[in-house]
Amino acid sequence: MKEKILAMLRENERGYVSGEEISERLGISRTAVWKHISELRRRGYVVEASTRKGYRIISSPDILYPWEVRPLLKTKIFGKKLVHFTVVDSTNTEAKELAEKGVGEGTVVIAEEQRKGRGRLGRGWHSPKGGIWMSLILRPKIQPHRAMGTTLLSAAAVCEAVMKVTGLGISVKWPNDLLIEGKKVCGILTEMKAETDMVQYIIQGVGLNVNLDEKDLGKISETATSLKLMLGRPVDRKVLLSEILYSMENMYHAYLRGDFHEVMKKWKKWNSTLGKHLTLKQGDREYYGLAVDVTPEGGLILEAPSGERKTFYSGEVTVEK
Ligand code: BTX
Repeated sequence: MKEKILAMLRENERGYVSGEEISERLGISRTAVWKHISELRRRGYVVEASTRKGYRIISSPDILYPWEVRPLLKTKIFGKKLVHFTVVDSTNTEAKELAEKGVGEGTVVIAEEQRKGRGRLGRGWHSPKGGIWMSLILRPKIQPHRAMGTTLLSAAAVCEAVMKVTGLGISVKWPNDLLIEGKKVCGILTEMKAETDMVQYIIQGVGLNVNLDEKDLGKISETATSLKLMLGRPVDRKVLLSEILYSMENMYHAYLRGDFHEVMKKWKKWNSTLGKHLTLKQGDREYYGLAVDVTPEGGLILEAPSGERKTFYSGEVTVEK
């Protein structure tokens, strides 16, 4: 109902809509209309009321409410079920709980703020207000070793959406860092539950610094940046989120169809790792070599100075300057 009332108020952005018209068109009582308007105000909408003229919307909060995002979605299933939190520990943890309960593919958990945002290998992810902190539930019928492909497709999808909405140049550092001018703007955390030969579900966590200011980044501002800082103006998070989900859905379907080379073509176009000499760290071990290619599963092929080639499926990459 909130969605419908907002749509009516927005039809007539500068004028008033009478309580009577809303009540007639939506088939609810005038008191019910008033209750919904009060609820919208509690959620941060500024709605002016005049006894004679009715209601007029003045402004909407910058919050990724499902009823705000849904009308912008161009997807078939991704994000159609959207679970929104103002504050949460970690959207990946929430998504995992939902997946355990059997919630369907394409469900998205999103939060304005995370208290205990998670990175890889037990690291933290700084998630104050202004970012896109989301987790997507996938249930592909694939073998576990193919799951890494979903990290790469998410990275390519976020690149595509960011470039489309902002025009900024963004690159992927294998496997999951998105960088602008060498600074990290987005991280992707893939978690999964699998039997020996079949994936049960995959949680794709995406953390994107959208409208964060220097002070929001705090300590990490030397290595991290945001779209707003790079662009010099804030970005519409609702539009960006809907583009990210659209790209993710298209690439995921290509992946399931076996057209992953299309996704990889994009990933390769936007990557900043291939063709570089780099050090790859796995725990205490370090490997040095030239990044020659990625496998169809997303593994990185390194060529050591001896000419020997080895494929890696995880690790921390430092590119030689
Ligand atoms: P990562 O392990 O590659 O990166 C974590 C490292 O990145 C940290 O140790 C820190 O140095 C740096 N860092 C922390 N926060 C930020 C930030 N906001 N911007 C840039 N650099 C940062 C990457 O892990 C995976 C991150 C996934 C985050 C999403 S948010 C939604 C979902 N829920 C959740 O708990 N995690 C995912």
